[in-house]
Amino acid sequence: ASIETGSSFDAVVIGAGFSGMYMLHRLRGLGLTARLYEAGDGVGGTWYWNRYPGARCDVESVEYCYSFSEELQQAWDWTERYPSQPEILRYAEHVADRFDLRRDMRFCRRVTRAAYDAAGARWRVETDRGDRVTGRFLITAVGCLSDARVPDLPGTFEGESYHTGRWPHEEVDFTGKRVAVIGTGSSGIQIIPVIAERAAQVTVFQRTPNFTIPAWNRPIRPEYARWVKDNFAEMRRSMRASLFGIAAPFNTRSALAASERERAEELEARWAHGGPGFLGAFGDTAVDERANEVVAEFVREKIRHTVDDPQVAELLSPRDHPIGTKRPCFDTGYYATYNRPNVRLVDVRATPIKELLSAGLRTTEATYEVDVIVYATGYDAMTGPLLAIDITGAGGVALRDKWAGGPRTYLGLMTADFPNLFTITGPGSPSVLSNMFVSIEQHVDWIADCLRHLADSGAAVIEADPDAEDGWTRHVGEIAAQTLFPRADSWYMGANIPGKPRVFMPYAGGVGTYRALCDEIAAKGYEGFTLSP
Ligand code: NA7
Repeated sequence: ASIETGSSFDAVVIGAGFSGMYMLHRLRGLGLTARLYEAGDGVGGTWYWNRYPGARCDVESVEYCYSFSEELQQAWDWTERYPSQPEILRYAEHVADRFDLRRDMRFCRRVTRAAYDAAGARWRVETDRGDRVTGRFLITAVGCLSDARVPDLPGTFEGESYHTGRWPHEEVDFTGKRVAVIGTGSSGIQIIPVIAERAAQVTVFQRTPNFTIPAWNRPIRPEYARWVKDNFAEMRRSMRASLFGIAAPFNTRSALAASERERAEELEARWAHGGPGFLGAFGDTAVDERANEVVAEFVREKIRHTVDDPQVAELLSPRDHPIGTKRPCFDTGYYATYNRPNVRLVDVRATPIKELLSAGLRTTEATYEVDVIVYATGYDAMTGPLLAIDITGAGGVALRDKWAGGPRTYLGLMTADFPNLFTITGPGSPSVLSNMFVSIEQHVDWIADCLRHLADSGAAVIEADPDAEDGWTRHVGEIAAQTLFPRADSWYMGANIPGKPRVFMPYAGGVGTYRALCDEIAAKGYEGFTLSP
């Protein structure tokens, strides 16, 4: 498509992941014109970029999907308990086709700037390809884990290197190669066992060990698929009211009040079931250190039981953070991979990586010759993708300046001084602490209802009040402070990015509570927002 200059739309949407796609669909339903820009050459967002071997969602497929269309729900069949990246990408493409979304999308265009023109009450939006358009509303659907980060190491490596979140479209062949993997978050934990099956040697560079729970992935039984199709609406209703937007039951019972035997039974049963439900064994895991330690020690015992070499087992056992305070991982054969003769573990907390060499890398202790480096080193989470765009609001205030001390939002949806800018799954919303689909649909529906309300009430502009924003930002911090989350050097806290303010970014009060709050605020005529003609 050609470069667009001078076009104006009701709304400009940034990003063609699951947020942007559904937003576009809702905008059309409201009779609004929209233009959506996407940096990739296709839809799917996270699942467009994360094509690394082993990439899989850790929310069950029948839960990790849209609920807005019963026809879509009935038409689409998932094949596995946890959907693989290729299957999720096919789903995204199916949705784009089914709702004819691509005609309002422009691909291979990264939005670089957006400035609010208060006089005309319009957002001026620019892309790296030279598009210049305006929209009355600007809606970011940029994702929370999309700004991939490679550590800044001196030296140049001349072999192949890849970041998991920027994986090439062509298959990468690891056969017979010596591979370094840096990072042991969800991505590292998923890719390491797969590479280990093909490579001559895998060297894992671990800074912080992570807790990981078996996923026990398997094909979906036809009877279960049928049951879900018949009971989807009811299942989804309870997910929307839950803590994390998933169907697995979460106990409220205290781990401390339970006997040794009850603890063991509950944890063994949940371990055998696998997946995110494991962390729902007891109600106090997220808030009480001693309760948390019961669950953490259970996992460490599993590591000792699985990994042959006691020193390696100890190195893999997290002791620096309570379980669940870093994003929990769900794996297929991760710990057992360390029993393979071609896999070794290097502790880069004790011996940090010093530099890249043309044929490998060097730590403070040793030199490692490798053919491939895989960076599974994560993202500048939540604020990264928003601040990568030069966004200026009313009066020329820059979002980068406004958020220099950490993100400030009202409900994670809007930020004061940036009228008509909506941030889907923005900081201050539950987003990354939930099943993203449940959060995305809630945000998009709330925004769509808000746009309808503006039209019905003759208002053209909506803006968050500074007081409401202060109150919400404080509330997000207070909720986090009641939990163990702030104890971990996690990306939730911005701790993985040098120089990033240490602030707990998501709302930890649960998706059900959050939804009720958002609905109540809308019902009170958008309390805390100012609407103007
Ligand atoms: P994560 O979870 O941020 O993991 C990144 C990993 O990379 C983590 O183990 C980091 O160690 C490690 N890391 C980062 N920088 C370095 C350097 N410089 N040296 C050594 N190790 C480093 O990203 P993922 O892609 O795995 O997962 C992102 C989310 O996707 C995940 O949470 C799910 O929501 C899905 P650290 O722990 O910071 O010490």
